Amino acid sequence: RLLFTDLDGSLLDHHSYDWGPARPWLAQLKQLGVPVIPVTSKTRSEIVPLRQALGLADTPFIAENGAVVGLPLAWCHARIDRPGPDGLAIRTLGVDIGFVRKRLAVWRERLGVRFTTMSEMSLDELVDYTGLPEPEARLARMREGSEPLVWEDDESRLEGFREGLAGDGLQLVRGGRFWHATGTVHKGSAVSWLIERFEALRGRRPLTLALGDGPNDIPMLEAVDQAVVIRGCHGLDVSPRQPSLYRSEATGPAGWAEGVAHWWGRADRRVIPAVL
Ligand code: 2M8
Ligand code: MG
Ligand code: MG
Repeated sequence: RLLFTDLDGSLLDHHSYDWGPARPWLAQLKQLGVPVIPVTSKTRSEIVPLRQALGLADTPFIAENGAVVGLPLAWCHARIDRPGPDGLAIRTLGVDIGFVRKRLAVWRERLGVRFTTMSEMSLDELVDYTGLPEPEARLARMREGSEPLVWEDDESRLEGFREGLAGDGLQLVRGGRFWHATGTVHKGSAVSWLIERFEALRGRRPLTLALGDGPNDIPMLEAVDQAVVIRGCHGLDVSPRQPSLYRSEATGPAGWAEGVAHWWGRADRRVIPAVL
């Protein structure tokens, strides 16, 4: 089995970034050897310390909405991947951040639309806007393949902006607080890439579950066998084409635990029913 999860608003609380209610399940999944794989808008710099804190230091991760994949040794191909001294090999599936930023500036100028990118915000503004502590906000700015932005114009002008970006091979996806400009990768393409890697290494297809709360999670929720839409705090519509879908009652990490329990049994049970 493999479990893919969004972080903000899913495994982590939208406001406090806490994961208390998910702890029993995280411990149990670890004991059972089920990899819990973060799939997030966050940067590699944010995830590396966070996955340590979450007890997920042995599992892969997908950062920046599919642009960056981190592979621990057990997930590496001996001939292809080059793990660093920290035991992580990094694959970039998207486009360079410099190109993303350049084209955002070009389309702003050409279309006269208004938005502020994360790199244009001061550190104080970013702390205020996200509620992240300052050290974490610094890590959020260390982007490699995607640029978050706050749209300050009429919603009706988004479409033209989108079309302009599409001509450059870029797209806009909606996270929680931000829009994210990325290459043509998304959470779903990166998840499918990792599932294929698992199959190549282990010679069998895993049963896959994914959990998320935002529109940018939809491709991920459609790329797996079972999915959970976690009740959001942002009022955005999240409706994946996924027949095996559960919608949680609770928000954030409580909804996360509820969703895992729905598909894979109860957290307080010793054995998850069904063969791992
Ligand atoms: C951004 O991502 C969230 C999650 O979807 C959002 O769009 O609201 C990212 O910039 C991420 O790096 C950062 O940690 C997070 C903080 O709220 O915001
Ligand atoms: Mg989220
Ligand atoms: Mg996210």
